[in-house]
Amino acid sequence: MRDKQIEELIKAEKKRQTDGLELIPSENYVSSDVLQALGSVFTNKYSEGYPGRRYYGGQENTDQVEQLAIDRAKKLFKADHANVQPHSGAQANEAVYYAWCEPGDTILAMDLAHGGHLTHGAPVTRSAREYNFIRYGIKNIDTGEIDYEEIRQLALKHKPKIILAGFSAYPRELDYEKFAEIGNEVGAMLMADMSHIAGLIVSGVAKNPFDYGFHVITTTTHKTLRGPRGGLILSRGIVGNPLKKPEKTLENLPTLIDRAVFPGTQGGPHMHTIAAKAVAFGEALQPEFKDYAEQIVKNAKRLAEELQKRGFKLVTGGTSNHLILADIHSSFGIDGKEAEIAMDKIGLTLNANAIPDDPLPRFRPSGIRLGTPAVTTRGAKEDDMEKIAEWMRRSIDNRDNDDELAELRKEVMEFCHTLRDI
Ligand code: DSN
Repeated sequence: MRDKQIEELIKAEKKRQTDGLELIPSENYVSSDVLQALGSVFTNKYSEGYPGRRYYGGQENTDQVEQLAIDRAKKLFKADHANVQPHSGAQANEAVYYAWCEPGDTILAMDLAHGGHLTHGAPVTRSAREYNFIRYGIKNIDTGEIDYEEIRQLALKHKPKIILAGFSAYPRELDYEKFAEIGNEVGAMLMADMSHIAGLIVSGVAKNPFDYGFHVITTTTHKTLRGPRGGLILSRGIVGNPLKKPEKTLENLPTLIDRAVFPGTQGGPHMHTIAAKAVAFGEALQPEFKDYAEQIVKNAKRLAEELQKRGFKLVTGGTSNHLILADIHSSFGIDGKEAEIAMDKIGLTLNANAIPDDPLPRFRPSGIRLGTPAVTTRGAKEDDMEKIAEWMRRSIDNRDNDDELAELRKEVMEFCHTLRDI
């Protein structure tokens, strides 16, 4: 590479990713094939429109790439339609709101403070200015129980256009059947943001909201799905010509979504990313991907148990997916940021995170959030989770002892070198 400054930084980042344990639940390591597609000449091409209906010439290869990505995504999620163009999850969600709602319409979604996502209507977002978000939360922090009767009452009162199920910090499975009953009762479109657990859904390890009557699924492609950074929208309905404006009906959702992505909210698709998505979807269709997804969940369950043995109080009492939320403040009397910094020093990367109804401020919240998708990609198994839990506890106990932290750093690095290379 001629740009030595960037080359050095790429090398340094590769070393950081190799020498430490990546425990942020929304991160992963892509395959070399995904990386190769991402760094390909498709980045040079403009392709506004959809396969067979483009605004620029020279699309004989891009059309095939995008069609492959679409076909593979549909197969993975059992969808009638896939739009593979959203640049990321935020853009995917934004496009669905734009496809289905008018300004001022109501959307019922999980509160950010209870595990929802920024793009589910947090007041600082553009969507929150345009739409009227009503929020539901977790009823019982110790079990993760959600009060579906409360959601029903909110839906009856506010008549949402969309009921949104999905989260970025909730360690349990949602009851899609109950969401669907409520949505059908009030005539709302049912949308699931499955960004965190998409890889678990496509391998049958977690439930697929489409099996319970949901109309739309949005997801990122880079978390448990192990693809490039990007977004994806899947829907059920009839696929029409995106150049013709359809009536706003549930069966027209695929066409409404295509029009909302382009030209509604985005310009030219990133074809290099779409090529990489196609590769990742192809990988997720292989039988080995199911073993991978099962291992993620086994590892998370064991890690949760080992953490509990070592005094970590877990929000909802454990995990049913890839993600763990620990209440560090109640467990050890320090905030999540302090724990995040101590663990960073020994090579364990995770993030400080709010717990439901957190008494502490957002920048120094009570919890930490961690998960097993990335370490599982590197080949870690259940027994390795015991080591990770032990390192986590020791980093907290020794957070003011730099010598001890340096010793722990060495142990973590030695262990990392026994894992699969990235
Ligand atoms: N930032 C992602 C996460 O970490 O969950 C969600 O967009």
